[in-house]
Amino acid sequence: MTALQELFLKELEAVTSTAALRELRSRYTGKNGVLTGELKKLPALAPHERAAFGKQVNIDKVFIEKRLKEHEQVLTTKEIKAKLSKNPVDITLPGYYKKPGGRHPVTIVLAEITEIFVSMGFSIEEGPEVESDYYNFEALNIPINHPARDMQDTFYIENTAGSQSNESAFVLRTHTSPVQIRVMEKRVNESRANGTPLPPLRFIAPGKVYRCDSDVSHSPMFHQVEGLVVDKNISFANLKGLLEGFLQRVFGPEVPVRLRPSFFPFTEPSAEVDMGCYFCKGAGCRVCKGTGWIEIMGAGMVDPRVFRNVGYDTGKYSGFAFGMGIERIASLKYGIDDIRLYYDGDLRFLRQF
Ligand code: 2U9
Repeated sequence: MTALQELFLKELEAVTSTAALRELRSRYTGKNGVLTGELKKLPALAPHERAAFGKQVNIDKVFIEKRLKEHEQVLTTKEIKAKLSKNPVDITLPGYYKKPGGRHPVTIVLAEITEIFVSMGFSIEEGPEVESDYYNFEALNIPINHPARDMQDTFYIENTAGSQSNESAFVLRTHTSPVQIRVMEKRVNESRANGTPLPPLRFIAPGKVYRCDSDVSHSPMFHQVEGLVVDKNISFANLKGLLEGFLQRVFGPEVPVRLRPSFFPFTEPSAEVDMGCYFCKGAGCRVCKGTGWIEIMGAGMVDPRVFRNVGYDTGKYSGFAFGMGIERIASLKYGIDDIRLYYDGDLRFLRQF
């Protein structure tokens, strides 16, 4: 055994932790360690001594590295054992159970509604949630200062562009109706560009909408599904048949449906759609306020002014539109009496679906 090996072994014997071992390893085998120091002596030796000396340093190196490795294994095992005896692991304990997440009731009902319309040949269209005043109001026959604007308390987007006007040009959309305007405009432009006639339209526009309103039946953000059907010879009877079929798929084949005259700026004639009360089956209860009927959605024939705004020939085409609030449908389906529950994030509520 060389003097270097002996010295190393003496030092190794004193090492009782992996941290100290790391230090020793670096001191012997590191870049500026003992072994490198030995090799640096080579140039000072006589040429005939160099080969033997180099070979010996290499033997020392292998010896040192082997002992370091062995000692490291011993120390590591010892340290793990010590740690385990201090903090024993009970391998019989059950593992942590992560409760799986679930779909939000609004997502469930929206998926159900979408699936019904898709099965009837409707496609799905989407649009921006920040809308221009034109698409959200003007194009839908709701001019500025029209009282109909008060029907939907609007979140205006602050005008930062330094416009002279006090009126903001952008809003958080108060309904998904601007999607229908955008789709119709696009179709008109396409048909003008390639000279083909306007194709029939049959789509729904689901999505988030915003109104400055909050109480048990209003949330500042809620979800709507609106629908639009446009073709030649589309009638009010087509509208009634479609909505009856839809509501019977959601609430059961026996549910009665009735239409009451109403007003919306974008439809003429317009109707409020009622269904027989789901809770008392028409007998009259607290939910239907004793009437036996529940208002479930709105609908009507597309107002000719709206068609003209997007460039549809009202002599050739007619269409109907309808709209519903998803939270309202979900509340009726599940018997929920406060819309705010959907957005409080209370897991005790959400886990029920
Ligand atoms: C275009 C033309 C017509 C969409 C319609 C309703 C009637 C309606 C409400 C139901 C409950 C909104 O969520 S709610 O408050 N909607 O009653 N919506 S007709 O009519 C349109 C849309 C777009 C171009």
